[in-house]
Amino acid sequence: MKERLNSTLKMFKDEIEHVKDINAAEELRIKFLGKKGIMTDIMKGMGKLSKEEKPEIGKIANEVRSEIEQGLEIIKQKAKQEMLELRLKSEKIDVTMPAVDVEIGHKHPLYLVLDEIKDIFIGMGYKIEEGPEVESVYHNFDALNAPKDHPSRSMSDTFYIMEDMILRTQTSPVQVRTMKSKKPPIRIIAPGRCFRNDELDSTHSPMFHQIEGLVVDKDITMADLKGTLDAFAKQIFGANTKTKFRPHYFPFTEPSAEVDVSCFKCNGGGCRFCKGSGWIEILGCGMVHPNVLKECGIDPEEYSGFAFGMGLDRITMLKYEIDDIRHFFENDMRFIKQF
Ligand code: 2U9
Repeated sequence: MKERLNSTLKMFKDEIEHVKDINAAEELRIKFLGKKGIMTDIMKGMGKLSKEEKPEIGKIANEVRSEIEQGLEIIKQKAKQEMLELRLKSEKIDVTMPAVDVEIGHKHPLYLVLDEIKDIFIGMGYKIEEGPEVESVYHNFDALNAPKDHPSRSMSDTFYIMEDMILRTQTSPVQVRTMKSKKPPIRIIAPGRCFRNDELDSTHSPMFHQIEGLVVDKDITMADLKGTLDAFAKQIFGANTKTKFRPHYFPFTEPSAEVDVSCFKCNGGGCRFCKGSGWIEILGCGMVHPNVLKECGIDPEEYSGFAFGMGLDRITMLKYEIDDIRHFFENDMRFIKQF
């Protein structure tokens, strides 16, 4: 038994010389200390020893076992250390290396301006409302007092999905839905994509973006509308911007107006940008037509309201002096990167 223990230790020491990694060390542990290992087998023989031999053999057996365990532990620690050094070497960051230029994305210019406009109206106490791009003819035309034969209803202007379903031509249906679901006071802006069957050219796109606004409450007047839009214009185009309201007609507002701002390039003196007029048209607006209020279950005797609508693409082109709307949709990085 003693020889067997010594030869086992010698055999272990020979074999541990060739062990290089954790897995090989584990195989060795199983071979010597495992359930069917050499040492386990030897220990089974302990029972047959005389009681004189047992203490001495037992002592040798424990020494051999602990030498084997220590030998294995040393290998494991060495292997772990080597793996750590390997990882450290492979993960070493050479801080002198030039930084990899990670291109940070940014918002599309349309959404940069949209956020600016949202902040202005949220600052005035407005809420943001959104709605479906696929709309009913009712919400997009009927509820907005558009006569049955109004040209905007024609296939040449509007994308029909089916007889009474279209791609919305303005975000006004959102205000209709809001007025039908909420009681006044109402102060909302409705931004979103709109679709008109227009040719794609430098100022028109079949898909474009609008922001409309609506206020319905008691005693809302044209003065409230003018004050609101004048304040908006000064915040978006500069504090010394002047506004001009020109009478106009929309089926869903009465009276209606188109609003010009003083040209922020020539300060109204007249230049190429404002085609010499000194003024730039930015939006349309008006007092909500009583028919529209009634259609939405709001009594025009008790409540009044104003509404406005602007083309976000147009406002963005004005602010960034972009001369072609198609830049917004062509994803040319030379264009996009400028923002
Ligand atoms: C309701 C009642 C009234 C929204 C309005 C305009 C005037 C307007 C144009 C801006 C640029 C369309 O994209 S554009 O060509 N819009 O001029 N929009 S008043 O009036 C409403 C909306 C909803 C219930």
